Amino acid sequence: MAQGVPAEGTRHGESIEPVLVVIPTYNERDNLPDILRRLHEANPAVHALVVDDGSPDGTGVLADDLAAADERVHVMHRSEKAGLGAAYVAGFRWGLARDYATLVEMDADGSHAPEDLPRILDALGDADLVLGSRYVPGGSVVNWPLRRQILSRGANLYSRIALGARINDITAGYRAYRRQVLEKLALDEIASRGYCFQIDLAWRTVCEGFTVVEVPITFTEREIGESKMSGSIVREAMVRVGIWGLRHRLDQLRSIFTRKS
Ligand SMILES: Nc1nc2c(ncn2[C@@H]2O[C@H](COP(=O)(O)OP(=O)(O)OP(=O)(O)O)[C@@H](O)[C@H]2O)c(=O)[nH]1
Ligand SMILES: [Mg+2]
Repeated sequence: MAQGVPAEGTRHGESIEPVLVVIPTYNERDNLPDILRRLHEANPAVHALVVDDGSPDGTGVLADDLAAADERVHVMHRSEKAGLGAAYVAGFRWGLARDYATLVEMDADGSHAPEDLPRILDALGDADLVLGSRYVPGGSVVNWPLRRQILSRGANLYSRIALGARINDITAGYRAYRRQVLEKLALDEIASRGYCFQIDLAWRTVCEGFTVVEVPITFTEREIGESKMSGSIVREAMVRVGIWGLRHRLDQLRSIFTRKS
């Protein structure tokens, strides 16, 4: 499943530790303690950064309490709900300003099992970005309604056709980056807010020539709290991915004509 060739400056063979797991939260009060407990049971050495967008349900205050009791837990407070993408970019900057070698994305709602993280980190030994993938052999989705499954499969098919990237689960939100990838990507330019952010970063990673590997995971629908998925998040992905795809095809055509002339 490897995509691309190792870019100049990739750090295969270098340590992937220390690891920072960035967990964006909006109204995840009832999920956060359990996800942090499971994270540290399965991965005692990793640090977690909770990025809370002023959750009205008090997730941020709870996160502060959890951080006070465990030095591996950190919290970033942001004033208002600005989308998953902006929360991750802020979390990545925080991690890059410190000495973390690996930055992980993980949802707070239990859809991403912290027990799968050791396998994801293992795979980072041979890659620059590892995606926890639902759509490679061994991967699966549990308890998702048909509508969500169609939406997710459709988004992946659409992205694959538009961009031509050989990635099975480009919208995957459970992933691990070597810091060198995030240092190279222009985080300032990233305006994607919803799950389009995941496509955006994976596509930029491929375009920079970094190696992307997919490892199978089981994605489980949240049992507690409300989904933040919305029509505007879907529209954002369709429009942006369509534009990136067109740009990519134009670039390909341009390079063919330049080579001929
Ligand atoms: N800080 C922050 N976190 C967010 C925001 N939107 C969603 N999240 C968090 O990001 C993680 C994944 O969110 P999504 O997958 O977009 O939303 P979801 O509610 O899980 O929706 P489903 O795709 O239906 O599972 C969860 O931990 C959410 O609490 C936001 O605007 N700001
Ligand atoms: Mg979710």
